[in-house]
Amino acid sequence: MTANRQMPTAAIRHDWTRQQVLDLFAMPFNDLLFTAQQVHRTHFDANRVQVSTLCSIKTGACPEDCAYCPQSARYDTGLEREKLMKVEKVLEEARAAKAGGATRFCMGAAWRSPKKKDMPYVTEMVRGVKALGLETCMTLGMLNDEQAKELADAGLDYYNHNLDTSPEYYGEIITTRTYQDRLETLDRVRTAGMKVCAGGIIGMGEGEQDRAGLLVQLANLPEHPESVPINMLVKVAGTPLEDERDLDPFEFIRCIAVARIVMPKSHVRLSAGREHMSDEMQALAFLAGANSIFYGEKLLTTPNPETNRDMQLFNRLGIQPEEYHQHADEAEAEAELSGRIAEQQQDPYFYNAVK
Ligand code: SAM
Ligand code: DTB
Ligand code: SF4
Repeated sequence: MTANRQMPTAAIRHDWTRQQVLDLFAMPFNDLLFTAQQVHRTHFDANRVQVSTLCSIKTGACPEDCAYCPQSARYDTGLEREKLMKVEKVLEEARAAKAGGATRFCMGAAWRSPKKKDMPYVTEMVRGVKALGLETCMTLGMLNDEQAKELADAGLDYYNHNLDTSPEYYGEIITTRTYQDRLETLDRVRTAGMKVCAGGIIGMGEGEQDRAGLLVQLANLPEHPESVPINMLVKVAGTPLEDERDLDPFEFIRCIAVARIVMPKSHVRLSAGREHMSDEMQALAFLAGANSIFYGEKLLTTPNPETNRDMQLFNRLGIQPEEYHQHADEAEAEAELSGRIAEQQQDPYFYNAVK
């Protein structure tokens, strides 16, 4: 079987069937990775990875029942609840993230949805973080139209809201909000003019059908999310998923590769779970088309690899952090990227299987 026969183009499609995506999952591993890497190289410089840093602006005591989450008030995970952080403290953390090399600052709150009284604070955070020259992202739960507009007006670049899994498996994981609720929030984010960050979690006991179902949902949105976080479940003691069985690492890598193929222009983020991944597994994820990470020693409440280890890994792999051209002319940025892609295609080892 050749990669060409399975996946002839890197075209942007919104009509994926579950069977087509399952067929991608079923490809021999080497064919799948080769195809994903080819698709990746038609839209990205393959040696650049976008770097985001997370900050938990409001921790714990969440009313929702997400079975994976250490922040749900329903599970005893020993987490100390914290009130909404002061704006100045958030900006301090953002400055440190920028100094450490991040280009995007992602602020997360353990809320079902923001309350009216919270909005002036979170919009102030957006303005302050933007003024530091960082891209901004927030994940605050479900939004109504007004809240989406307020965030967009404050200049928020990205809103993260994950679908988490397939529509069929979803009810095993969360009962306090529906899949449809999530799709509606994503729609409001898009309508308000923000970029969408939406992905899911792998390793929650779901099957390949569900992984395919999640990716079909994401790829068949009217526009692909610009950012697609693929999290590997972080098993936290006290949550219902604490004893979930370990996932075969190759199954996780397959997921990244299929996400890359079905959403060719999106940044696919190798998200939670890196702490438990070897350097070799992370290198495979980059080869499969992952081109973004969370950087910094903490995710929201759980550990992430030490920044030194990440920098060493980037060095060993010849990966450079993606730059952020604030206010740069889009055409100029595009031209620069095209130049880098053309350079990569001049490489004697480049073989264009996508043609
Ligand atoms: N409360 C908001 C919400 O759920 O929309 C925002 C914060 S919530 C922690 C953001 C995302 O983190 C979740 O949708 C889930 O995908 C991810 N997440 C939470 N706990 C996780 C875990 N233990 N392992 C992997 N991903 C996790
Ligand atoms: C996403 O998809 N993963 C991030 C971010 N979006 C907000 C969160 C991961 C959380 C992992 C568990 C924790 O640290 O609490
Ligand atoms: Fe709350 Fe978000 Fe955690 Fe669900 S994932 S329990 S909504 S913080």
